[in-house]
Amino acid sequence: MDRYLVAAEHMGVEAALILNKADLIHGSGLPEQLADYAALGYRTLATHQGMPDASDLAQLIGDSTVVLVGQSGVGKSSLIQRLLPDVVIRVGALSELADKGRHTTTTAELFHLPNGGRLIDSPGVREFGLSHVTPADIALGFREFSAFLGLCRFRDCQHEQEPDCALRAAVADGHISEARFESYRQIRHSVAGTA
Ligand SMILES: Nc1nc2c(ncn2[C@@H]2O[C@H](COP(=O)(O)OP(=O)(O)O)[C@@H](O)[C@H]2O)c(=O)[nH]1
Ligand SMILES: [Mg+2]
Ligand SMILES: [Zn+2]
Repeated sequence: MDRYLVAAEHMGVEAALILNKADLIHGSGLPEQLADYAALGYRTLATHQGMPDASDLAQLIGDSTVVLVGQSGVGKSSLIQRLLPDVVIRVGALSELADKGRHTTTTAELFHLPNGGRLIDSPGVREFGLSHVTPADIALGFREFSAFLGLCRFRDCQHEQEPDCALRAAVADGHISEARFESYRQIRHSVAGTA
C-alpha cells in the first residue's frame, strides 16, 4: 500500500484507499489501519460486494477519473461490476492467472460511469514500479514526513544511524508511526537494490 502511495504522491495523483472484502476482515485490525491512513488525510472506504448499490463507491469517485490499482484478486473488477451492473466484466482471479500464463500484454479498460466519472481497471498489475523515484522522493512520498525533512543534523541524512535524525526523533515521539517508518525503510532499500 505504501508503495502505491509513494508513486501517487510522486505523480501528484490524489490517492484514496479502498479496503475491499470488508465482509472477510473481522478481527484483522485492518479497519484500524485504514483509520490511520484517514488520519494522514487520505480518503478511505471500507466496502464489500454485499453492498450492491455501490453508492459508497460512486460517491468516492464522483465525476473524477480513477484508476484502480491493487494485486490480482483483491476485487477490482468486482468493484466496477457493482458500479456498472449491466456491463459484462471479467471477474475472478483465474482469468487473470490465465493471462499471465499466456504472457499477454495486460490491457487497461476504461469505463464511463453514469454520473460522469471514469474508472480504469488495470488487470494483472503485480509489482508497482518505483524505478523513476529517488530516495529523497520516497521520503517525500510519506506525507507525514514532510514536516521533519530537512531538520536532520546532516543534510544528506539517510535516517539510519546518524545522530540527531529528525525523522527518527519523530518516530520516537510518536509523530510518525513505526509501521510507516519501517515501510519507508523497506521501500528505500528495495529501490536502492535495483538502482
Ligand atoms: N468475500 C468477498 N469476495 C469478493 C469481494 N469482491 C470480490 N470478491 C471475489 O474475489 C475474487 C477476485 O475478484 P476480482 O474482482 O476478479 O479481483 P481483481 O483481480 O482485483 O479484478 C472473485 O472471486 C470475487 O468474487 C468481496 O467484497 N467479498
Ligand atoms: Mg480484474
Ligand atoms: Zn535523518
